[in-house]
Amino acid sequence: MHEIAVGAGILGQNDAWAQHNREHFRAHGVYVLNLMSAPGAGKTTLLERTVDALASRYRLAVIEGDVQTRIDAERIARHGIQAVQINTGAACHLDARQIHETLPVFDLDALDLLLVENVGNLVCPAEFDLGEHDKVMLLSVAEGDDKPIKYPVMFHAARALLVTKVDLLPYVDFDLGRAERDARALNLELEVFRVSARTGEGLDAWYQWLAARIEGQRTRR
Ligand SMILES: Nc1nc2c(ncn2[C@@H]2O[C@H](COP(=O)(O)OP(=O)(O)O)[C@@H](O)[C@H]2O)c(=O)[nH]1
Ligand SMILES: [Mg+2]
Repeated sequence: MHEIAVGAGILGQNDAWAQHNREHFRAHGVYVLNLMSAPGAGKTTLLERTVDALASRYRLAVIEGDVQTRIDAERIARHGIQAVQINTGAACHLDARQIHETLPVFDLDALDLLLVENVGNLVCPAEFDLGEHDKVMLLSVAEGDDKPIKYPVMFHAARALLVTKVDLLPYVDFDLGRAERDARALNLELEVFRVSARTGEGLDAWYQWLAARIEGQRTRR
């Protein structure tokens, strides 16, 4: 019982910060996406491609979450986009207060899209609302097609699933049909994209979906 109370307290505080963030984002009309996956599924690579594809149409910035190092923020900054790194130390996820603390760094009025790369982990990030509009999950074909049923919370929480690295399908045992069926059974509304950041396959559909989400946010302003 005690453990549950402590857990509820931490999540309750996080929800309060997340609500605060949400009000900031709404007031400034910026659409915010939270990218989640296991380490190495291709989040930073997808962000690099996305930034290159959308920067001429939308004003973007990135928040990078990692346990240690500034490697990912440096990768994004090379594409001419403002990127802020959060190091979580021991924590396996970003929390809403950390996001709130970075917000003064940005001119939110000058942004259409804020992309947040969460810490690589298939469990913790889904439980911490950051105040984002949507969560997007990446699952690479190298990870195995059993991950949706083994890690259901993450797939349940996501608005979209990107099955990444489809260029590797000839070399791995990954049943796309099974993975997508299991993910959709957990989440009837889930949008699924099959993509390769290496070959570019499927990325146009992802960019179109993202552009529609940004535009949707603008019209609600
Ligand atoms: N074959 C292949 N490799 C990829 C693809 N996307 C990313 N990678 C590689 O996967 C590794 C991890 O990618 P990264 O973007 O750092 O993953 P993150 O940890 O989720 O941010 C890197 O070596 C990337 O070059 C892809 O579409 N196809
Ligand atoms: Mg990364």
